[in-house]
Amino acid sequence: HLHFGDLTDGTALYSLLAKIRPTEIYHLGAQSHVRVSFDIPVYTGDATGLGTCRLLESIRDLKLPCRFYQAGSSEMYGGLLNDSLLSERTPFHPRSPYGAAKVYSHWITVNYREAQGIHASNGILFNHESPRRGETFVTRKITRWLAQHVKGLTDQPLYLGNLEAKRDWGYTPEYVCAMWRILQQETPDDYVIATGETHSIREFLDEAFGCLGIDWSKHVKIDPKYYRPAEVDVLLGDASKAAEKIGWVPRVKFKELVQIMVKADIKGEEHGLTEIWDRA
Ligand code: G4F
Repeated sequence: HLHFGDLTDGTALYSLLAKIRPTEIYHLGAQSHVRVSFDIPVYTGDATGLGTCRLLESIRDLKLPCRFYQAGSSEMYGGLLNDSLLSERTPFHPRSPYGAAKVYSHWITVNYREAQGIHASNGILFNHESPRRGETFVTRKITRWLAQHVKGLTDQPLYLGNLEAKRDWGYTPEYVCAMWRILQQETPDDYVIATGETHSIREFLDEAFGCLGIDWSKHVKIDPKYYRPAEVDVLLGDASKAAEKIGWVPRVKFKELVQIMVKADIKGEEHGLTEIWDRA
């Protein structure tokens, strides 16, 4: 069932939870675009940060016997510290209003766990991608453009920003399994979910265009409007706690992930699916 709601509307969230009385809540809602958060920082703080508190406060007030998953983000780290992998023990240093709001969400979740006894856990998920990724995030922007180019549907260049940033990209279906596993634990806790590999946007272009034998440098143009006022240069996570405690290990790595996304977008163009998604 789809119920309408808004993370900025605490009264409506409270009524929904009172009506549904869920036993598990996967709180993935947010203004989740990092670049956009620099343009609308107050709204981002309200939805992405305080939205989490509104949900937790409703659970507390209603005395709901439910488990709560909070979607933390690797954006809470400002990047690698002394070249060590980022883990649950690494201090946060957000570089965007989005990252700052997620740090609030992380700690308010820990606080409701410690102070109110709510079964509340944080998954600190590194970037996760799939053919369903929104088209304004860099991976999907690239694979979608590539599919349109191959099918002769665009004569425009692909405009991108910083190609040197590195991300630890995993495959979303596996990350959703991790969320579920986190909530099945008797004791709530916080976990990093990541692949332990990092690659630049440039490498993503190499792999995506390379698997079709196309030279991306002839098609990609840099548009500074996609640069961020402060960038997270490198993200690389250590998910060994998740492996040990909840038995989660990623299987799909970078090359396979890029190929899954390229193939799906080309297939989507062949079947007119992208057009349907555009209208949805
Ligand atoms: O794909 P992105 O927009 O993802 P970003 O900023 O890493 O955030 C995503 O992952 C987070 C987990 O770490 C989530 F919490 C968050 O909600 C979101 O899902 O950008 C990735 C990198 C950045 O360094 C950006 O500067 O790609 C660079 N980039 C270069 N050109 C671009 C572009 N990003 C976008 N969106 N568009 C470009 O044209």
